[in-house]
Amino acid sequence: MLAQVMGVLNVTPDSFSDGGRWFDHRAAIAHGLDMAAQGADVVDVGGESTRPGARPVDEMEECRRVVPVVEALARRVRVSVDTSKPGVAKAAVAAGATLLNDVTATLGAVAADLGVGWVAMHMQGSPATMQACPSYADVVLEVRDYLEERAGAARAAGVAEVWIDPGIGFGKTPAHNLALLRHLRVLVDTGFPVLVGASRKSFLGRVAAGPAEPALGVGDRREASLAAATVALVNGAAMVRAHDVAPTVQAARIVGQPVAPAARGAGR
Ligand code: HH2
Repeated sequence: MLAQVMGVLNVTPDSFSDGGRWFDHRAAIAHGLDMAAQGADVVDVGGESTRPGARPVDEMEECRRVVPVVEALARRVRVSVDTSKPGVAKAAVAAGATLLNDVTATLGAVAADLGVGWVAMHMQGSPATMQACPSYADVVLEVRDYLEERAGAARAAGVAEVWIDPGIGFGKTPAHNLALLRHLRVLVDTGFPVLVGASRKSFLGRVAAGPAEPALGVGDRREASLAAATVALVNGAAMVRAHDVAPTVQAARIVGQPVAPAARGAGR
């Protein structure tokens, strides 16, 4: 089966890579439809930035940002809501969202109540402080154990569709992020489908520039994002979260294309 692509739609003034671009509802809906046309399986609508140091948004404002956008898009494409607030989750599901994308991994019971899918993401600390001093004895095993426990509890509570996500960039150094991408199979082996969101994240700008050059700015991380998505896909991710949907869909098709046994050894 081909891996899925989740297109990012930030209806925020301050997201790290596209803050303000889709803050207007009409622009957001048009961009969501555009991503669906490019092959996104899910459009992930968020109304609160989780970038390091981001300011929290109150529930009413977050609903005002996301609900009309969810409502318009859900008629045409599967919609997830990127929130950690139960009230926003409920309002978005009432408007048509069928997946809770939860960076705090705290909404499993809410997803069970609402009868929708749930993404449990790993984060060390909170957005305000998470990049201050991330530390793990073994990042891959700690992330796996945490997610397996959360996902198992949600499944036991009745959530039929549970995803796990290592939370690239959420309380992790570049070395932690690279270890999680490289050893993603350890998460895949839990049996829960794995979602990975590395798109445009700052460690890519640092790593891809090489040691002697300044880090790439957020607008120059498209190729590195595609490389990271490809690594995740090759290592078994069932969905990748991306700002640039069209090239990511191509990567998913190339990685996931079945190869007939007869083609082996038959040349290029
Ligand atoms: N990353 C971000 C937000 N939500 N959800 C999941 N499941 N996985 C992720 O890696 C992930 C996520 C951060 O990216 P973005 O939404 O572009 O930025 P911001 O939080 O500044 O709006």
